[in-house]
Amino acid sequence: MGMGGRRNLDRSGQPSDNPDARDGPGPRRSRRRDPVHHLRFLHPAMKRIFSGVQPSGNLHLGNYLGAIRNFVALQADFDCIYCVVDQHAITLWQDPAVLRQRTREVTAGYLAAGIDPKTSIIFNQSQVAAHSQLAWVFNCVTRIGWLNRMTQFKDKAGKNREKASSGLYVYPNLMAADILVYKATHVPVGEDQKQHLELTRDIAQKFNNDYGVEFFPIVEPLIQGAATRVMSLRDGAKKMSSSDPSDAARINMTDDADTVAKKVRRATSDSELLPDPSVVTGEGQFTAAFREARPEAANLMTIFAALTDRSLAEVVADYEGKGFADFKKALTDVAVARLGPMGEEMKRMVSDTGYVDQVLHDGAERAAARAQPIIDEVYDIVGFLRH
Ligand code: AQP
Repeated sequence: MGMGGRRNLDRSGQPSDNPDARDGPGPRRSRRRDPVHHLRFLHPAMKRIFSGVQPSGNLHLGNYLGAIRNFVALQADFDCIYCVVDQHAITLWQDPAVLRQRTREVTAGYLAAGIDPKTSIIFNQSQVAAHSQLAWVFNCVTRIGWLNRMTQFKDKAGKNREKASSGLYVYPNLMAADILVYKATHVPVGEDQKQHLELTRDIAQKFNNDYGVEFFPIVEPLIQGAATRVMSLRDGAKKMSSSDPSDAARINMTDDADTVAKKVRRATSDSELLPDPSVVTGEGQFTAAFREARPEAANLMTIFAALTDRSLAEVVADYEGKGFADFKKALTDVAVARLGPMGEEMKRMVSDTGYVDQVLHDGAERAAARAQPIIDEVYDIVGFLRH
């Protein structure tokens, strides 16, 4: 699990045996399967939600099911801050005009999915300088060995590691700053972000230890919903991703009905009939053996269950023994019904940028007002003189 959040770290970043260092302030560390479970026992005032999406490509079904849909659900009960992380996007070169366009598109995606900009804060990261200010402090807290273990850097840098930007390497420190500059306690994300959140916990703990304070909370990831890791339509072993060069590998939130139908029809499947309910465990998940043997079937059925808000057991029972053709038609219908209206709304909002830009501007002012006292306190703790 990479950083392994269970280790105690001393000031040099070495594992420590001091049991007092084990639990930082904030919620106790927990390995519970259902990350929302313990939230139900906490008062809403004790929780602050932060999360973000990069404007580095098309918003896709994985972003929606793994993250944005949960952002919407959380805003009814909690204090939520949702960011368009444009500073993360430039860790890989972006055309400036395209970056502006995609920043508006992600914002439109948030709004079209149902995030209320009056209840929640929506803004783009670069408009709030406190993120980069705290990231610098964290660059000096995080140990290089920790960053060396980040699998996303290895995946993205690939064989060309020497030519990767240094921003890509320290990206997890900025992500920790994004969260902790608001002292957020819970972060809804897809499963791929788990390792980065473990690192965020370690950074918070090390900062607290280094300066002898109980300042930053130890954040909890919220990896929830039926589809926490949506896989590529072309290869069931790969995550659906905005950076996949093949557009056929993902369903974009703005794809029209014909495009969705074509992508689902051409999605990789296998030659067997759909399985019987013995492939679903008592916890309502596919068995590891089924996922390994038939990753594409598992992915498509998981997407179907998530889009229809039904359990895998019900979906499997409905399609037991049927071929992929019928199932793919049904999947197309539910995907179009669910995403179509959002996609249309996104296109409408992006064509008239006034509203989206206003939302980002207002959100940035509110976010900066929240972050400023926290960064001021960090500066005092670290020993930076301020006037
Ligand atoms: N396939 C997915 N399944 C479930 N959740 C996902 N998320 C992303 N892909 C999936 C979640 O969406 C949020 C925003 O992630 P991001 O901004 O990193 O978007 P991306 O599509 O993952 O972008 P890239 O550049 O394509 O990512 P990588 O670096 O993975 O190649 C997060 O909460 C993420 O978990």
